[in-house]
Amino acid sequence: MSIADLAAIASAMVAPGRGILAADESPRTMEQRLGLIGVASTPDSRRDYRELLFRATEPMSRYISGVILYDETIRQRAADGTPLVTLIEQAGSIPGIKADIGTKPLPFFPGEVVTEGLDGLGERLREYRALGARFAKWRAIVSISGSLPSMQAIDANAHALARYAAIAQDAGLVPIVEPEVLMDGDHHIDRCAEVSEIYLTRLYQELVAARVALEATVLKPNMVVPGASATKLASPAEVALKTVRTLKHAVPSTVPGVAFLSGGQSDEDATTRLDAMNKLGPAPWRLTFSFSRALVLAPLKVWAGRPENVAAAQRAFAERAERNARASLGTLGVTEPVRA
Ligand code: 5MM
Repeated sequence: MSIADLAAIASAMVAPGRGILAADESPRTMEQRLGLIGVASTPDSRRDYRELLFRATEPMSRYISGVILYDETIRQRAADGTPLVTLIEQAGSIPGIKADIGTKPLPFFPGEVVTEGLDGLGERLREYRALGARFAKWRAIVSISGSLPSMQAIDANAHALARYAAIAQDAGLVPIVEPEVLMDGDHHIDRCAEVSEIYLTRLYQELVAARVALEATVLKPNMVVPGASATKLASPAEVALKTVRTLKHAVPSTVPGVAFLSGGQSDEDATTRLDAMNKLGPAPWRLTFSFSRALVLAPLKVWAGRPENVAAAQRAFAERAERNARASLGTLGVTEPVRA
């Protein structure tokens, strides 16, 4: 695959009025998600939950540009035997894959972690490509607390993200790079801005050094927000201004799109903040969503594991997807229909 082909895929992933569904929850996270609705997490229940979303034809085809899958899911079939990847493709959406294998403690840096999964990554990604993936994703988290994060944690995670991105492009996949500054803590929004800017700046130095073609990547960052237990809250306008300003300081304009994670914000907070960013006017990159929780928690609760609730859960998913699609255009509250 040429870089031009990869750049075309990256551009489709952030097409106007569309965004990404992160359905790459690991089994541990799926236990929490399904635990919320009293359903045991098994291969079949995880499949049923994802099949419900992927078969929601209208929101999938209109608003969801791509779906991030987990290793188990990219190999799974729907109840009628159709591969889940085929359902996604039939809806006109692009399948992708989580490439990292999670975090490990960073030795000698208490409370900090580094994302692993580089060993054998090229072979794994080539297999995922043969299974239908056209993009990959690697998430590397840092925490704010006291004097954390250390530069060592930022450097280690930025370096691994760049190594991954180069390997992904070499294997014919568009890398989503996900440097996440976690929301946990009581820090001020300006501390999140500072840490996010340092992390993003290091990340782009590493990506350039690794000769990654930035036009064939998508960035998936956190929004710049106050800590989850901070006493001083921030309006959507403040989050929008500080997020876009931070990105402008660190993210080259050759990157085609920024698809935010929701990171534990309430689903409407994530949506209205994205909308506020797009209402600021043109940015150097498309600003859209790559949400998990802010897209799926509402439909999950409606479904509650019951077959008779599938249609209602798909409507709840359609509503969340449409609102986020509008937010990606900055047209929430505007009456004309969102572009398909
Ligand atoms: C779906 O959640 C992904 C991570 O799952 P694990 O923690 O189980 O590995 C995560 O990478 C996700 O893609 C992003 O964080 C976006 O999800 P949110 O919920 O933050 O929008």
